[in-house]
Amino acid sequence: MKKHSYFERTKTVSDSSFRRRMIFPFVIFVVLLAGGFFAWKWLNDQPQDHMILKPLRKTLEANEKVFKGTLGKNKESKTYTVADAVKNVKVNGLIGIQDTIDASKWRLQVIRGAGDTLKISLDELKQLPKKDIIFDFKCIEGWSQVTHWAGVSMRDFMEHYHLQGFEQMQYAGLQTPNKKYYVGIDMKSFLEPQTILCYEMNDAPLPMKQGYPLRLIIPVKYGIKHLKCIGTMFFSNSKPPDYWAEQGYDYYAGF
Ligand SMILES: Nc1nc2c(c(=O)[nH]1)N[C@H]1C(S)=C(S)[C@@H](COP(=O)(O)O)O[C@H]1N2
Ligand SMILES: [Mo]
Repeated sequence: MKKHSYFERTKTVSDSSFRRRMIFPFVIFVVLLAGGFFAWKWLNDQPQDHMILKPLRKTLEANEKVFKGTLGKNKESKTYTVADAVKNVKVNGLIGIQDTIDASKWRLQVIRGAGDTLKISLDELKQLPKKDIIFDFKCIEGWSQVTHWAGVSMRDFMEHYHLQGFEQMQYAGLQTPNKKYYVGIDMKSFLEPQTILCYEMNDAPLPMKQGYPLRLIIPVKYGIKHLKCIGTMFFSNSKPPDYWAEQGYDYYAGF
């Protein structure tokens, strides 16, 4: 067969030959398209597990395992100075937050067992040493801000109320008084030195929308775990219910 130069070739390709040459790539394209469609259809036909398709849930659980393995590496959050802290703190997420709350009637309820609930007032908590923490608060939605909080160190709290026995359990659970927002925290993160039961923001009592009278501040976790307005606390060896984990977010939600 006679060899054509580039120019000759471009000149001599006829319409029918061009069409013939296009058939193969077109067939490949159709096959890939069909493959993608059936893969998508297969995924959607899979049974669901907690509102998430099983294969996706499996991936999430695999990620969780990898992540849980890194929990041992105790990464303390970087701290900042008071001057770095923003004055207009963003309010995000108001699930379970009431318009008003009477702090004189409010009690932190620590469930120690069936029919055995410890009830602690805000004034009692304020008698424990106060710990300040200024860190970069990160929300899963993609924003972060340096904010200043203060309250009782979780370790001091557990010791003061003789709750160390529960530190052997795997999780702590927290819920708002109306139970509309709830989180589960692995015990290791719960007991990080930077974790506080927080009652102040920028040296003033917590604003209502920021979780008055008491919220969790846990710098090793994303914002979703920093439950505002704590009603009850309990300990468990199985994962406590977690609002955003039920919506498909990572249960550990840490860094
Ligand atoms: N009770 C309650 N606590 C909550 C939420 C919520 O919806 N309800 N949202 C969480 C989320 S997603 C974030 S980012 C932080 C935001 O805290 P802030 O409003 O003080 O900035 O609160 C967390 N704690
Ligand atoms: Mo968030």
